[in-house]
Amino acid sequence: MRNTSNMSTDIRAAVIERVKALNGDGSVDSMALANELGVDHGKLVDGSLKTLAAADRIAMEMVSQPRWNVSDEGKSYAEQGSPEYRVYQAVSAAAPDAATVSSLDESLGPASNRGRQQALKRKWIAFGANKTEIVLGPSASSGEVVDQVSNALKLLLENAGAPGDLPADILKQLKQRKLASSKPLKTYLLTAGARVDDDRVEATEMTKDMIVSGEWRNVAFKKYNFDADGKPPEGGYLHTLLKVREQFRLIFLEMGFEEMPTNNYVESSFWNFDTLFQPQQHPARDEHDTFFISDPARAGVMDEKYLERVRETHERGGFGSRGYRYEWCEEEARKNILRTHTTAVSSRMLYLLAQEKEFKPRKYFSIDRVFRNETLDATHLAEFHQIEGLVADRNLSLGHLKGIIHEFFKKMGMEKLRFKPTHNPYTTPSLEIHSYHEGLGKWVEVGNSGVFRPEMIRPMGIPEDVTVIAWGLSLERPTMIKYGISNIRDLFGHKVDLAAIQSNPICRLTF
Ligand code: FB9
Repeated sequence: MRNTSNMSTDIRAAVIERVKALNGDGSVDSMALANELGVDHGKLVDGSLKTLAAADRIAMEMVSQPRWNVSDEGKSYAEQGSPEYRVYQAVSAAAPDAATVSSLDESLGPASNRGRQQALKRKWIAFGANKTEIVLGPSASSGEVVDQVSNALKLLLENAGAPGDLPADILKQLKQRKLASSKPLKTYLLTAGARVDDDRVEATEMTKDMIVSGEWRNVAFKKYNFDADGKPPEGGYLHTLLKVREQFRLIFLEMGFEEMPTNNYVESSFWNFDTLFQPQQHPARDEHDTFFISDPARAGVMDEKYLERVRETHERGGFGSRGYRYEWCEEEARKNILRTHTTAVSSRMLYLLAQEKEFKPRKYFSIDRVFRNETLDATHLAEFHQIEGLVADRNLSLGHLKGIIHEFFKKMGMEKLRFKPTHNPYTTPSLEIHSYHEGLGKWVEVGNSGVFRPEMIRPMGIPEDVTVIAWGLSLERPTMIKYGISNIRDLFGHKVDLAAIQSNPICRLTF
């Protein structure tokens, strides 16, 4: 039994012979050649012709030939005639008496109903005295009744689906009545290729053995296909959160803010809580809300004098404050944690600002991860990205805070804001920020804000007449609303939908 490979070698040789015999004029039709060689057209094309063409032995020009596949129902119409014609025949047989709907149903079964509609449409039949009686129609008398549908189906079946000169409207009707479906036949016009005479073995690369053996002289090297698309580079994709973060960064930079360095997830309780005048027994400071680090558990401290001022402020106040009147514990302050807010970074930056000889107003922002040991739900993970902005300048008021928050959210297309008094341990007054979201048709809490307490900024050394206003929001919430994500796990974490990341559109922050 001859195996397939030398089968196809023979076929290839036969193809080469055929095209060479053309002597440059005319072409060979692949379907005709397949019939000639007695092989299946598809196998000939995929098994031999495409390989020979790739080696430039032959050239192939694809021609699409209309072909129609007749459905099983179509086949039955071809054999028995179309339902409409069969109804017509039955009514003719009954003439001059009227046929009745029930008699037609009886004699023709399911074809009766379909046939009646089609025959009525063609005026081959008509209703008699009443709707149950059927008589011959006006077209019947003028002898125009031809079963075009059945004839067309017969023709397709006889010509292997070739429609010949069947009118387009008939074909359209066959398609609509699911009696036949178009399946163009792709055949190829074959001609001699540039290397039609070169039957040397083809090689895609020069190997050492070829060079050593000199075999390369008898090998035809596949020419480079410089048009071939290279492998699409596996590029990375920006996580959706980073796309939105970039937009927020641009808003802050446009407003003249500098980005604070936030590259330290591990923070000391001192900077995260104590410098913010957050008392050591504050509920947010216990392990129910905060992740404590076991190693290194204890933070080194740098400015002992500042630490003493913080102790003093917590215990006895100062700067117009009476403090919390409790025993402040240095060890508690030294405990390392995962920062619960980027306000810890703001505290470090304000402390550094206070160390500068001459105070210069500053506008800072930060956007980075914070960690809270919270109950997880569809919108809360144990970590999220906090966005924070602060302005340190002389004689700032609550009006400035509301003003700059308006300007900030306006850049996101959120014009309608309202403020609701709230409480933060490190700001007074403190305001929740709410915005009317047209799309959601409701007021949404879009952030928090306040004026940093004197107990926070004075011990640092920030001058008396300087006020620091600040506000914060999350990155996840606007991103989820922007990209229509309801469960935060689809946006962030090990369950994130990578395809969405890859296909998510660029971010334009106008809500
Ligand atoms: O982001 C929040 N909401 C929000 C923001 C934008 C937004 O855009 C939409 C297109 C319209 C939608 C919603 N929030 C803050 C409000 C709520 O989601 C809140 O339930 C959850 N908050 C987080 C903390 O959760 C415990 C969001 C997070 C948050 C809260 C407060 C701050 C930062 C982030 C702050 C602060 C602050 C205050 C004073 C001084 C300095 C910083």
